[in-house]
Amino acid sequence: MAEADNIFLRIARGEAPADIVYDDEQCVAFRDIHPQAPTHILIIPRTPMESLNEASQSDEAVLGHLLRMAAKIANKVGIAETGYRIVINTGPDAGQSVFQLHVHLLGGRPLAWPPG
Ligand code: IU
Repeated sequence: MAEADNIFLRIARGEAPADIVYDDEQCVAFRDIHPQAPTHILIIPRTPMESLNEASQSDEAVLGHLLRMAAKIANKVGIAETGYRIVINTGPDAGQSVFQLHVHLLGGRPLAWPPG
């Protein structure tokens, strides 16, 4: 289970500062403090969820919501037409460093493939 004082959960509760670009009853989206692209936004569920590995069937609606809101935010910040990438780092080999599930929304420059 994600810790109650996890930095992203504190951002979601309004207890830690962040440059929030969108929020609703299910999720919060804010700019990454170390952006890897001109646009780098993180979208998190408000409910504690350590990683994709902990997601259960009852989380399917919120997971779908995160993706749909990512597309909506991409459109809002002006990267939808040129293209963007959605990333969910999960576990040590993927470099997950914050254990509240987060969707990276990256764009604003050509993105190489395969990723590192
Ligand atoms: P990762 O998928 O767990 O590797 O990504 C965590 C991201 O969270 C990473 O890009 C950090 O720059 C970002 N981040 C942040 O935006 N604000 C914070 O307070 C912390 C990490 I800690």
